[in-house]
Amino acid sequence: MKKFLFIFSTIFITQAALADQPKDWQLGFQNPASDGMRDIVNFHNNLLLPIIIAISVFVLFLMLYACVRFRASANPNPSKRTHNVTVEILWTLIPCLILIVMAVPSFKILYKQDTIPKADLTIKAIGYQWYWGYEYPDENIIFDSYMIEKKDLKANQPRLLAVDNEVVVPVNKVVKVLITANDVLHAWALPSFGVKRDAVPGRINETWFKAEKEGTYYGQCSELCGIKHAFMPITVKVVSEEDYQEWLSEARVKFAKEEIENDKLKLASK
Ligand SMILES: [Cu+2]
Repeated sequence: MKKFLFIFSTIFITQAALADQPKDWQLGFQNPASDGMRDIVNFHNNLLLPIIIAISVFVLFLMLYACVRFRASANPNPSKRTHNVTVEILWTLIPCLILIVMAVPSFKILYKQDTIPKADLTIKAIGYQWYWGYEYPDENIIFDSYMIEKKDLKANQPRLLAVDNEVVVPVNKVVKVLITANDVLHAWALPSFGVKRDAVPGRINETWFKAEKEGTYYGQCSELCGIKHAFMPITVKVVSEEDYQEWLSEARVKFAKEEIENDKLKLASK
């Protein structure tokens, strides 16, 4: 029974870990793990893609039709017409209508993302050249999060995405993320949660997510920030409430902010 449980949990954990990261030859989005991302994926798949395909097919048809119908041999005396009021009104109006049809659901999603529900916990992400620093302001926790070099990767840790200290959050809880930077522009982005916000020095941006299933989720800095822009990934581990509390009690000691501040005070007083 124990063995079975072990195998079962290993498979489950591995799948959870693999479900939410980029795959080789992937087309399209990562699997959504939050309501916000599901909205984005539905909007893209059910509205944008059909419009894009219809327009592409229509333009291709027009081009082929013009090539055949108006080729020199079939059409020796070309028309000298330069204006056609009906066509001009149509090709202005129809794209306008298409844009309006796209804008309405798009704004709905944007406003939904912009309204932060009452947060269960708040984390602060600070972009540095070239790593992320995190704070849990209510828990007196502060730590830095560096990418793991290829040679140090363990099994199941994806290259260029895994970090030494992951952000840990509980499942099904509203997490508010405050985002800023220390030096240049960075951007905190996590595709599975549909989250992407610029990290701007001297300014705090905020966003939120509510992760729906446990697992490890990967993102990357998404604002060109310098030579190691590609090497400051973001890893968020979504765990159960109990595991989160357990992590908190360890992290409060391991990553205690007060001690660091005390050290700074001591240094300053010397
Ligand atoms: Cu960056």
